[in-house]
Amino acid sequence: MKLKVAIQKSGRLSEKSLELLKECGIKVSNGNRKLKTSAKNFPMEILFLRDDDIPQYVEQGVADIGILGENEVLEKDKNVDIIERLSFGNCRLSLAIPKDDVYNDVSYFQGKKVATSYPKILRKFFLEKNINADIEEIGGSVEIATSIGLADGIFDIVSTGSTLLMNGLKEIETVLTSEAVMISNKNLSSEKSEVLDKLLFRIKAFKNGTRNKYIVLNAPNDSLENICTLIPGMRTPTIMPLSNSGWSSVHSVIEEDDFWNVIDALKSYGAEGILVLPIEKMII
Ligand code: PRT
Ligand code: ZN
Repeated sequence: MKLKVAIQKSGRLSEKSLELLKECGIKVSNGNRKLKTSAKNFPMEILFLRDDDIPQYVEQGVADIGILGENEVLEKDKNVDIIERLSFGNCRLSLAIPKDDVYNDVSYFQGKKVATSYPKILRKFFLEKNINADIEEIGGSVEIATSIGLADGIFDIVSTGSTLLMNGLKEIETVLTSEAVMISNKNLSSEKSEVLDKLLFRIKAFKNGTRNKYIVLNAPNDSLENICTLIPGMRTPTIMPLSNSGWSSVHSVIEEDDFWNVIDALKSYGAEGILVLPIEKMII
């Protein structure tokens, strides 16, 4: 028995998806040339597919789990579960209009035509906002739809915003923020669920590792209490006496997001010789 994992064959998420499996210690041999391959050291088969097809294949059980953009999962709206957010492939789905148009609020779109490859998500948004707009579904090159007179506005994926800028458009509403997610078939056998749990355990350890840093510093003993409150770590920090009396070495873990604020505070309590090291895996 093998857990069948569908990932994007070639595209923005392919490499990162393979990298994630690698970080979980899973060896995939052939890159993404073939349609499917087996992992060498884990009960897993990898299917390389177009991201558009992954939700359907997972719903039908052709694949047990899949990795793809949340935007695609929501658009396809299949009967699958989102079981993990993967912190890569971040983007947003936004409405954009010609840059010189005046925009006050979403009522701008009343009676207008919007081109998109994500009609389902857009229809839902307009319905919630009570907007009656004409949605023109197109497969690609959405960003040129206004300049060729196909539509008044577009609804598309935005990352840096430079594509919009190059096409004389401005982003005026973010409808959805998205990242790569893992989806699962709803009726996995207990055997497959067990393998999936193992995989999720490893993914979590990797994600925690990238989110956190190992920190080592020297601190005067009279500020240890304050410092331990700042960097409580996984349970409590490790404190070891330095050979010169009155000072200790403190070892702990710190979240990347708080990083600079905490460092500033640590310095104000007299911390010195602060070392910050990457963590490869972190099992809590
Ligand atoms: O062949 P297949 O169907 O598998 O691939 P695809 O062409 O449908 O998808 P692909 O590889 O382009 O993207 C896969 C997923 O990556 C998307 O579904 C998103 O979840 C995610 N993602 C993240 C992006 C972007 N960032 C992104 N910037 N997908 C597309 N873009 C495009 C966007 O369409 C626009 O043309 O990049 C342009 C905008 O980028 P900026 O940086 O100029 O704003
Ligand atoms: Zn696609």
